[in-house]
Amino acid sequence: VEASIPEPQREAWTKNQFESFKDQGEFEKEVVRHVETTLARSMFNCDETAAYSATALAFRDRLIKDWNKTQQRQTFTDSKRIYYLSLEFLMGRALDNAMLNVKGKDIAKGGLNELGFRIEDIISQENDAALGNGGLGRLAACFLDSMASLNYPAWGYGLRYRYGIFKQEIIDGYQVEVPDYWLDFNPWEFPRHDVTVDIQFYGHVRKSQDENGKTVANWEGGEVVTAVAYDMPIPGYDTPSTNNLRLWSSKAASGEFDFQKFNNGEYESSVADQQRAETISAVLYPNDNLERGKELRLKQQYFWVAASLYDIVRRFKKSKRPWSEFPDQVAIQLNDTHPTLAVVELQRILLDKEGLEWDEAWNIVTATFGYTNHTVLPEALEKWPVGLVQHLLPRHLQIIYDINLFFLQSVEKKFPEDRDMLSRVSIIEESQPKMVRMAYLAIVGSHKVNGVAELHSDLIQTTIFKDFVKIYGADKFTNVTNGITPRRWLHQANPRLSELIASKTGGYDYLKDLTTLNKLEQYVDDKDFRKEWAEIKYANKVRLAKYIKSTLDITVNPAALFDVQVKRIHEYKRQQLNIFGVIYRYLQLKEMSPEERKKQAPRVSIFGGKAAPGYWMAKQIIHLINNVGSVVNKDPDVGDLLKVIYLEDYNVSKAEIIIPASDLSEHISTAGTEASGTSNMKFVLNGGLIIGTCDGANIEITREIGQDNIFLFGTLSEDVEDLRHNHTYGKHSVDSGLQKVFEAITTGKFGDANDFGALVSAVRDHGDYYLVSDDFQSYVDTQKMVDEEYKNQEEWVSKCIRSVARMGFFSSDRCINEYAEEIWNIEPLAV
Ligand code: C3B
Repeated sequence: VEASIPEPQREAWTKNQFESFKDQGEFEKEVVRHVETTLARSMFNCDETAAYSATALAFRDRLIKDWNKTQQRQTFTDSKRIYYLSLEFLMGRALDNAMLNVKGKDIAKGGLNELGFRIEDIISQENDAALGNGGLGRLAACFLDSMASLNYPAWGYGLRYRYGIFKQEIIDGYQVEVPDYWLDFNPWEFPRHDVTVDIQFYGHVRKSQDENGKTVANWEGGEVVTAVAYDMPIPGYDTPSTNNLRLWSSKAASGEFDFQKFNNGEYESSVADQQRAETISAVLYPNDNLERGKELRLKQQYFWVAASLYDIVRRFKKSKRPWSEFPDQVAIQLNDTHPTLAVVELQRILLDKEGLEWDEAWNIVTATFGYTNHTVLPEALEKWPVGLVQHLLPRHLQIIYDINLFFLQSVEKKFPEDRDMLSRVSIIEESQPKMVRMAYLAIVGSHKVNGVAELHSDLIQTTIFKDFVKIYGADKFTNVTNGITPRRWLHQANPRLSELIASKTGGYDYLKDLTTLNKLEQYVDDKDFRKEWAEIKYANKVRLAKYIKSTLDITVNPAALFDVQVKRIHEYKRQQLNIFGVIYRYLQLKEMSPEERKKQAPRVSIFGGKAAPGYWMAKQIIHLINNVGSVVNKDPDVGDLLKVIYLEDYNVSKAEIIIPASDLSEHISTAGTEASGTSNMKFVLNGGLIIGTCDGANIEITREIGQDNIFLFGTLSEDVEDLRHNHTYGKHSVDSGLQKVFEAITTGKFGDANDFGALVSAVRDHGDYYLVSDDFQSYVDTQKMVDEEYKNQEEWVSKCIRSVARMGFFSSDRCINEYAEEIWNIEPLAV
């Protein structure tokens, strides 16, 4: 690295290298320096915001050193890199994570304390980086953490939304959306005003002949918008490896065109152009598992994909290697179909810009890309109208048609008898209007396709992508079960439990090899250990109870069973099943004599999660939960036996408080609908048990921890189709317990019955697509078992410990190693 500095200057550069703080004293000095110089404030008016900023800047200085070195090392070794393309990165807060990863949190705690601050207060000053909706975005964030921690040369590419996922307020029981302006002070991003790419939209294609008589396509005219890079350092745990997350921001291209407008006095319209350009990266689409087909969304996708590919190709070209080596240097992972245009864009670059022949280019493209599918829900599968693609990206549509033509020709050759096959697998759906099926394009353009849990990977191969398995063979399809980073989700969120585990497993190495948790198994029957374990859980519950008191002014008893369902609100996730179960419990309590009531196990039902702003039914569910809460929580017959809590604005930093405090969490999707789920893993890792259906990763969690340690119930995925069929053809009668629940709702026990008519009829009159009635009885019975088992605390705690001991498999490190080996063909870089 030093050799890159010219000889005469080398000494000056090397001897004057910045050194970051090494101890508490130096840390304090750095904080004071940043307060007084960078922030231009005096220590006399240093509030918590300023202390946060200065602390973040002190750690940032430290990270930058490692970050620069990592990037230089990657460049000089010229090793293969993985590029993770994701429209969502749900990062949460960065400071706590950075402090823990560089092992500087104790120093900071002591230092801040001497300066007059509590570290928790400082940490909580930071806005969440909430550039994602839910599971898919948080998975991308866990992957970045693992890739850095495992020393993989990896870059994330995404969009720098000015507004992340909206903030949720609950007003009179209804969700209200408030914009999330998170960028007012963000020390973690570095604008790279010198790294820009001009991105073209609209226009037309003109064919011409080059000097060799070859036909070339020229994409001309239209609109140009500039992408500016913003970089965020991603520190690995206990390693100097610090990777890069590059987010693109849009701004008006500073071409002569604008200038002329400006000079001509068209000031307003030149400002309007600027605003239109900035709109592209302005806001995250707030839909989870739902695609709405908006033009601006397609613009976002192309803008981000084109800028990222330009960047990747530019980096490759510096190496002066032949194009055939591109896939040896570059692996690109498509996080869902959102970045699928990258397939087309790379083919376009190779064809139109670099002059490669079709086959040569296409071989490079397919060897480069891998595609991860995250859902089988039909409403989430992306399709774009051909007309819209034609209008926005005329050259890309031509290439898509060519890709499809060559693909269908190969299919026809292989299956000459099967005429239907061609229309079934065509990338173009021959509907009115015609649509581009993005998942099919992603499959055809990739060398590997994976699902995110075993059941899900089986399902995609036997249902939505069945024909493609026939065409390409089973080897192209694989499973990589999701994982979570134990750094954030155990060490950071639950420091006391992490410390206890470290004390029994030989230090914090378990955070680097999570299977080391199995050493805990020998303490399952150790009374003292169980006591310590239970005390930590109780303390975490007290903390959540305080949070509930401070935000909702409701008192909950920390000794009650905390039953938690926090995730996006969606009919397939079945929060309605949960709240119907709560109502059923309430009605039963009301019928009991005071003596009987005394024997009941107290429970706090905690909900949290956002509904997509346009998802009316999900909003009804939120409303019902809140209305049930306002009746139940003030009913003196019930008292501590049942409380119903709706936590506002569920996000990553709140998850870090909620998850460690749960006794039981709910993962109760209709079998076959939840691709994996990842919070299920977080809850178990934090010593909570789960109630769940045989869906997604619940199945593998059960296999790992044993079926005695999980409360499973409900229909199996193989039976779902038949049941749905029966409902449609009249053989549907609502469960008798559920009927009582409906009666209570429709007689107005929880507010105006009309408000909840649709929720009831979806089950009672409209085919009960999500099988709420079919699963109700077994859900209620299983909850009863939970009550019984919770009474035996010794046994309950044993189950929790045993479960945690067996959770090693679910680290995102394991998951990333599988991607690296099976899909990316990439090795860690020695540090
Ligand atoms: C989610 C799925 O719903 C989860 O089951 C899964 O665990 C995660 O992805 C991560 O794989 N998902 C999402 O959050 N958004 C989508 N559009 C599709 C899937």
